[in-house]
Amino acid sequence: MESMINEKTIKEALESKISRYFGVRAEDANKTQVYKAVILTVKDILTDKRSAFRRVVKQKKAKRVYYLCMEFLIGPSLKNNLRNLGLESEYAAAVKSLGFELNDLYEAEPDPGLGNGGLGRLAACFMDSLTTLDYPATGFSLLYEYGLFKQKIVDGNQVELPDIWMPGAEGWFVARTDKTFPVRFGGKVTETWENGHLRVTYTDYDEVQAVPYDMMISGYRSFAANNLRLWRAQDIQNFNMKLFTQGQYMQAVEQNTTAEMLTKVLYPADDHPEGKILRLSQQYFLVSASLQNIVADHLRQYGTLSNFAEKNAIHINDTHPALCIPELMRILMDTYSFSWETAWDTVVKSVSYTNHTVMPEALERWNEDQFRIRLPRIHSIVCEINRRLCADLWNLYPGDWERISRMAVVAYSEVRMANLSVVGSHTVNGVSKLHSQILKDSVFHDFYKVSPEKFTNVTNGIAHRRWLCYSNPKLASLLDHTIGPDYRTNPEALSDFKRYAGDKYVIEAVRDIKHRNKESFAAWYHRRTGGTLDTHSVFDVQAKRIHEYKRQLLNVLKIVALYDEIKTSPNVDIVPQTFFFGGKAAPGYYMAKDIIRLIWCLGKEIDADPKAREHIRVVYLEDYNVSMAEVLMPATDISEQISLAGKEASGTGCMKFMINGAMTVGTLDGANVEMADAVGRGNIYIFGLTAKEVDELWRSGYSAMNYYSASERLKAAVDRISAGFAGEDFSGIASYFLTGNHNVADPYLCLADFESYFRTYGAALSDYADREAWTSKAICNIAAAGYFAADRSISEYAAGIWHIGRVTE
Ligand code: 26W
Repeated sequence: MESMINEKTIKEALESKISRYFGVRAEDANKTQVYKAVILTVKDILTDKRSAFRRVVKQKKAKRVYYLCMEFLIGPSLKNNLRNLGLESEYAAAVKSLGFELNDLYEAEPDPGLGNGGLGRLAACFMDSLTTLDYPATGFSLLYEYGLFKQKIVDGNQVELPDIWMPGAEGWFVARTDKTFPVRFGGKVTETWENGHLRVTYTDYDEVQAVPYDMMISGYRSFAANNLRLWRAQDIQNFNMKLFTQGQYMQAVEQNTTAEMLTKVLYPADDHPEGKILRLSQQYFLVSASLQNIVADHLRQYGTLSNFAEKNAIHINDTHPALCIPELMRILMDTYSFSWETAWDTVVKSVSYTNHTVMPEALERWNEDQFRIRLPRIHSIVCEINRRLCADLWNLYPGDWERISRMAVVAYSEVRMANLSVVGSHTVNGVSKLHSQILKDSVFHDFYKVSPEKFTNVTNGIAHRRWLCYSNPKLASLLDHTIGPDYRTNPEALSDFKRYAGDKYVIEAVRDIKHRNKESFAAWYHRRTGGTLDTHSVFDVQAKRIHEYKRQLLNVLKIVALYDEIKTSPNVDIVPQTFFFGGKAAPGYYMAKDIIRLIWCLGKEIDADPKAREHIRVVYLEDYNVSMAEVLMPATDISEQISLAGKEASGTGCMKFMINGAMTVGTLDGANVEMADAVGRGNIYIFGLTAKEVDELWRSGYSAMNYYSASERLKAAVDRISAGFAGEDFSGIASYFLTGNHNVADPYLCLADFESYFRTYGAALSDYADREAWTSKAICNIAAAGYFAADRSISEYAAGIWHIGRVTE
């Protein structure tokens, strides 16, 4: 179909959109109008593609997968769509004939901030692969009008501003006002028995309309086009006409606004809990609208729900959409008169669950009273799930109350979403080998003992077309010329590139590409901030959400130690280095915000020091997001993946850096372990305690003070932090290391890993001096990165968890 599309037809389509939507002639259109017209025409192409795909999916009665996630960090879509459709050069020419550059339109596209970090970006990468591999898939999430937040750094302090992303990106969405569903909150539930059947009546509830906004996803040269459906809350009930006619406008819309609050903002917290009732409501809103939608679509096609589990795979991405389980029970029992047993069987056969974190504070729990008031029917179903679970466990472990209360879904006046997710799913997976093992050994050990067959692993992967082919076109072109373009659809073919690890022409080309990418990043940075960067310095990057376990503080200790070295030695001879940090802190996570302030002030102090400034710089990259990552990753020399072993579930940034030829300095945590296996220990810089050693160290008693006293360098660095930077006080962070601010000193073992980190980083730096050897290692990293493509992850989910097949013409 795309073959009938060429520069001429595109130009005509653009002219027609411009005149129809903006009432101007094409030659008079401004950049925004051309940009919007481009989106409208791409959407038309995708619509045709999608209806052809849907027809075949229906005709073949194919099983579908539904991916439910509170976050989809999609990033800009235009470039990805045009390249996936194979229409970039045609569009570039058509746009040029109207007097504009396609690249300028790419830059104008905002970055929809519909995610916090890794979880949301993974969901977006997965939609790309699902579609490329021709699986029928729908992503469900919420249309957060103000996204997460825009980060500004003012004198080192993170300031959160609303992220107004909709005006530039809403063109991608189609509002389906014909496909709305009502979602009910609060109210009263009465249960009565009629002819042996339980009849549930629900009264006095608040009803909010869920309106779908659809964004079509194109795969790379695929037959499929899938849908990302984002729900927006619309109040239909609470508009008070009486107040309005009395002239009390504000009061009239007040309640109305409360309901619509549901889809205003995404909670800016990941591994940091925010037990707010609004978040629970958002979760139920997502789940209820999506399941009503799935059930209605299924009934339309099959006229029965008896084959529901055979035809639908419902995936809950982390525990946030866990209310899928009781909500599907509710629909099946209350609306379609299923018995408990048949409904439960259907639910468990349909639902699967991925865990994304072992941090105990991130395993969501809800206060039971609030839960009951907000979702009375769901509460009663959850209690029945719990009652049956505990009864079964009692048979298995008579008298073992301790174990049973650990495993309960409702206990100590709390509803535990993680336990609910495990109990109500047929499969539970972790996101790296190590993480999946930790789930079995500790987080879900009790459940693993009861049903070991439920637990599995699927190591994460990235959309390598976005993160390599499109964001690093120079490297992609070199790969096309050396190993051929097969790796674009078969990422494991990247391994052929290893043959060039000793080829001095290819080494030179890779080195040159890295340098030019650094220049592109520096130009981007200059446009953004007016600042300049030294592209001959080593680009050392730690870009991810700010969290204690990710240990930005360990990186700071290293930089402070280097700074100290520069200041104290008369003739320093070190490679110039630029240390980049990027990432947002949850607004209520004060320690994370203090870490940002520390990094920023350290940077300021170094900049003000003429001697130090010649050698090192610290740059805080404000408002790190997908589009920044696309320019930053190809430009990176060293990727910092230094979380405390056992804490990072997988990490996916690590894979994006690797595929762009950065060298990883990292711990044996998350996916780093598998990266080290794939690339070989000689091509990665691994340091620090292993997850097992971490456990042992805690067991034997950890004393941060011992490490502090044993290392001159570490002691000096901590003391230096204590003395403050750029006139600001950071003694709180020094005491966090040594005595602990709340409980334990140095809870993420920065001091224990410092020496090993400092040495390993130093080794990387001296290897960097031999640029040929360094670049040869970079080639090995690129060649070993194929395994970490989302195409591989998705094939594993499809075959091992969802049991879905590809749908082709
Ligand atoms: C408190 C609510 C909450 C809890 C956890 C919100 C969000 C989360 C997420 C699970 C945080 C997250 O993004 N986790 C990351 O998921 C990635 C994709 O699997 C992994 O690569 C990262 O290691 C993990 O931190």
